[in-house]
Amino acid sequence: MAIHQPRFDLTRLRSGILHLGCGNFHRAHQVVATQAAIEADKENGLRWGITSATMRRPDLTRQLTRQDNLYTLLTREPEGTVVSIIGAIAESVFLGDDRPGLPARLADRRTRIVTLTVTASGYHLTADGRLDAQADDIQADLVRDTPHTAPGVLTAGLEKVRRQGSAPPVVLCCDNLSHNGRTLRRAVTDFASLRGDDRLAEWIAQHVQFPDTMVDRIVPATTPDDIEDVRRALGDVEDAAPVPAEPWFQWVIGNFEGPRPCWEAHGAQFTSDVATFERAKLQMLNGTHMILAYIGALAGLPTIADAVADPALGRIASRFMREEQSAGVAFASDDIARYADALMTRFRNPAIVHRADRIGRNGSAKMAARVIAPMRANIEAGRPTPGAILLIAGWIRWFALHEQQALDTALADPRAETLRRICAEARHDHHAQAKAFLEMEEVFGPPLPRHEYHAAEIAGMLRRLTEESVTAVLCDEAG
Ligand code: CS2
Repeated sequence: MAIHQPRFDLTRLRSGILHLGCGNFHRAHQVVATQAAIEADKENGLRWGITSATMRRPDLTRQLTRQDNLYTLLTREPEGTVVSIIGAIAESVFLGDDRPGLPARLADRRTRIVTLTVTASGYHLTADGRLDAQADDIQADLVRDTPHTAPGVLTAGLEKVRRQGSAPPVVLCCDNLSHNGRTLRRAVTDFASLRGDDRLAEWIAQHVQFPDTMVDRIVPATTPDDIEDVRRALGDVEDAAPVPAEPWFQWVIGNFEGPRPCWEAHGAQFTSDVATFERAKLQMLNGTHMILAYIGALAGLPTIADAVADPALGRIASRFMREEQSAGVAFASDDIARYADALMTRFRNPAIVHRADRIGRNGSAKMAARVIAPMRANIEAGRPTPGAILLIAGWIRWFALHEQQALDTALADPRAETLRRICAEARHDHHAQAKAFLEMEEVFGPPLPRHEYHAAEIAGMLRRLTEESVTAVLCDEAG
């Protein structure tokens, strides 16, 4: 089996990028594109090594450091696996014990770019994309010397840059948020203002570039099978932190000024219009992932490939993607159809074990841009929204089952306490549950048009998902 190796001198790699959120997605996306960029730029490429920081996984930092920051990417094609060794991480650090600390690393003059993949919930935003000043982690960060959240770390680092009078790095948010660059800029300036430093907020707004980006690659969690496959491919060399990923790779980045790696070498596109790509991806890919994840979990289908292979759920998801989730996507109708076909093919990839419980995490931070924005547009245009109603009812049911400990997977959501309380208080009252969920403006935004009607529809579906067999409901809904 051919094994792709980094084609540059690893010992000469220097760090020019600081990354926050060293998870599997980052290691299958930005690091891979940066490796290609380093290889393509023989003169200056080596300045673009990455210092990759994790905020929550000291074990991963230790493991990567033990492996000289090298790891294996397993590109899972339906017909077989391509094995590549990735070496573009120059250093891995854990926020908790990092010296000199992430703000100082950000302010290092060699750091020209900061990238982030801390997941949608890592920004602590409300449904309208502002910093959630009431979030516990934000409250704690406002009074801490060493910030723990992404907005806190960025604000502290940029404050140092301003004080030392150097050129600020470009900040590239690589998470699935609507207008992610603009949104992150606002979260950071909100954070600076909450700390009472309006001048810093103004300086950041004026001097720091936060281009929007759209990132796309399906990257599941690493399984023991992945580790075993790597052992088989590499022989004696052991890698305890390989990353499996699908073949698809997309990175659309808003134009910005300043030095940067030649990411085009891996297919990245620079454009002045990220918004169209982003909306298509957030709604048609991520939104459809959510219906497959929640309804799949209720129907006993643990992975996305299992869920799309179910004839009824596969049909519902495809229809939801094409007819509801394409609302407001500014592609020609042929392009929407082609994009949807490509997405369904990716979802079917049997070599990707993408678990529903993982996608289901942090639903309260994902709902607004992925589901409610197109739902609202459809309702305003007088179009029906059966898929969104099923999805929201499925989410509530999924949450209620977690609350009753009837699912054997862990529940992770930044608003878990409130949502759990609603489920517990209104245990047998579907209407009260649906209404209380929908009334959480920080999740769903302002009331939907014809709010009462939609609350009743969701409650009706919730009742069916609770009292009838989920398979029967799906067959019925698939038509
Ligand atoms: C998924 C994404 O977990 C989720 O929310 O929808 O991680 C999805 O796999 C990626 O955005 C694909 O690019």
